[in-house]
Amino acid sequence: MRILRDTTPSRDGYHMPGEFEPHEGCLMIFPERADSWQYGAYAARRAFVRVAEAIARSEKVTVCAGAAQYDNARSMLPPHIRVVEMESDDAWARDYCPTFVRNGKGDVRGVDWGFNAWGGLHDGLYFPWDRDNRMARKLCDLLERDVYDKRDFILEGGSIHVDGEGTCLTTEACLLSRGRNPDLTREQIEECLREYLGISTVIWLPCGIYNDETNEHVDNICAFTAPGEVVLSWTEDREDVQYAMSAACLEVLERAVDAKGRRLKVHRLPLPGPVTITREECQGLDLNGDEPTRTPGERLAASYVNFYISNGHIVMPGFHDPADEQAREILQGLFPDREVVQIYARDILIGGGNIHCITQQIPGEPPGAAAGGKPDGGATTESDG
Ligand code: KQY
Repeated sequence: MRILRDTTPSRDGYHMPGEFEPHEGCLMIFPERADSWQYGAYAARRAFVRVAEAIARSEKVTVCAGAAQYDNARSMLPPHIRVVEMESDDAWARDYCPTFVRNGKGDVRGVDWGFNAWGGLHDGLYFPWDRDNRMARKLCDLLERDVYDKRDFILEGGSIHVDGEGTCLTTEACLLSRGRNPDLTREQIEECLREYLGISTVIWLPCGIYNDETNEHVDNICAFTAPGEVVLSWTEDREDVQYAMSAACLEVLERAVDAKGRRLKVHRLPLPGPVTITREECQGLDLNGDEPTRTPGERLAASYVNFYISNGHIVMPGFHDPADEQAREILQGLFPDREVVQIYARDILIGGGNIHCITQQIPGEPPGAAAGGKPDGGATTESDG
């Protein structure tokens, strides 16, 4: 594996494909952290296994497990899912597994962003986070993929969505937050996205889902379903604090023009009714340092937009809410060639994210790529020192 430091994906002809393009596989991490997941993550592990099994119906899944959970992961997961021992601080593959970019010949490389637990010492969610921060590079080594070193720029995979045709969606609330890259201007942040995602247009939504502790990642409020088409988390309840937030995003999306000069088609995806954590669930969580992770009655950032697009399925959350079925039908209509699998996800949501947040796709060959394509780019490399 080469660590690429003096070049960028854009310069080398690489870009991040849309999630709806073919995948080689998917990465996940086995949950273990008792202040994130109630009762030592027992219920969360079961939910993660269901997600992994659903994804593995149409693509290869690799699950990383720490030494303490390796044997358990190996016995809970079916044999066709690969388990590798790798330490992490928590289980958010979207945010600290590599972001993958691909060139026109189908060669895939990773991008290793800096990770600081969603805000570092300013408003991050745990400390330390160094094991998470080392995962992207280790995984590129495991997968025999060259990796771009961009650790000087803090970014989580859940804070971006791309259409694979030059457009990136993100939120101002997250990418302009003080805990990430406070010394960079909005223009400099855009430039990093252009260079490392191989895009040309950034659409900045103002915000995400209410009380989303990631500083409102885009992947909980809005996602591309195809080039030129997005789903947006929506509520008709004007009394809900989320109404104004979703409406502000809608306004931006309706005015936006993507990299190909298109207006976006916006599909509204209903939100479940407010989901709050119970006293009993809070009692199952260890303290984070000397602070409780959650307090009884706290609203969780529940959203159906937090789904994963696998080669053959849409793996989406359900909350045992009356809106579950309507959301499922809308996504099925938008992805007629994939089967929608809805997984009860409350035990994932309690950790602070959902199915998209616990997965990271590895792109496969683009349709029509020459087999056995060679990497592009005369990148300067150096060893990790
Ligand atoms: O949603 C995500 N991408 C991650 C959520 C992290 C929450 C930590 N408790």
